[in-house]
Amino acid sequence: MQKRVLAINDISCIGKCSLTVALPIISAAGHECVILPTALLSTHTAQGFGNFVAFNMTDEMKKIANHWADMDTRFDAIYTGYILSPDQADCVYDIVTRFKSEETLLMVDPVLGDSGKLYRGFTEDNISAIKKLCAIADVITPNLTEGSLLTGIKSDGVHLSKSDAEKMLDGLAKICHGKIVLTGVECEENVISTITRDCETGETVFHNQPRIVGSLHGSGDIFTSVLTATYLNDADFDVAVSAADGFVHRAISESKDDPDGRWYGVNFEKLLKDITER
Ligand code: PXL
Repeated sequence: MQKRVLAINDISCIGKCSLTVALPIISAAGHECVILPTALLSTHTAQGFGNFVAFNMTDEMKKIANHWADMDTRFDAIYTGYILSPDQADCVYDIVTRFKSEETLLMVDPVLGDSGKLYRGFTEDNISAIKKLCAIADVITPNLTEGSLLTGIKSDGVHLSKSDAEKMLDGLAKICHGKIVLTGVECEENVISTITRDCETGETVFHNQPRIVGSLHGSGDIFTSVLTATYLNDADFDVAVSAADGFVHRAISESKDDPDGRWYGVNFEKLLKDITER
């Protein structure tokens, strides 16, 4: 039977990320992707587009969730991403706990920052609120900047020694007791690693890819969308991580010569067939 994924994330009208990548990717894997927008923005909030405008959807989210509860709606997975404020994080927590059953996979992407910095408008309170969601997640997918913000282990958002990476995973394992996926870590020059820690077995696995370019906007959202979609199709977890890594690597290769790529996002569209054919 078709699986139903609830993606709680923003709609950034320009600058492919969040729901504009989650919806096509999760659908290409054959799942139904139900969306719950946290905000409607003219563009994403990272640099590149000047002053964005944003409409906060928290009140609407509560009303939508009430309607779904009346309908007795069930989800096979819930994937949370960009959350505007600590208040909205409480609302997301509430929605997740209302709709999560024993069988529901909860993927939390603790979207807080990149390249060593918190995203615009975020404070310590956003970090604390996201930690509460991480505590009930089956899988979290912080990038290195988010790993630093969540654990207090300093990094420039790109480089980390292997021993600090282990320390960061230990710190993250105190916050989330499921599976931890730390992305975008350069332990070795020009090798970009996704490092997983299974808190049940204590096993750490390094998935390595050659670095192609610096970061392209939205690649973290593509990664978590492919991981969610592939893992839900009964793939082994580390196989799903490799599939997500491989997809991001190929999508960045497609986009690296596109002068708009840095802020407009990654050109993943032509590769959706790889997900459908998997
Ligand atoms: O890709 C992360 C992200 C998602 N949504 C919004 C963002 C960002 C990163 O800047 O601004 C609105």
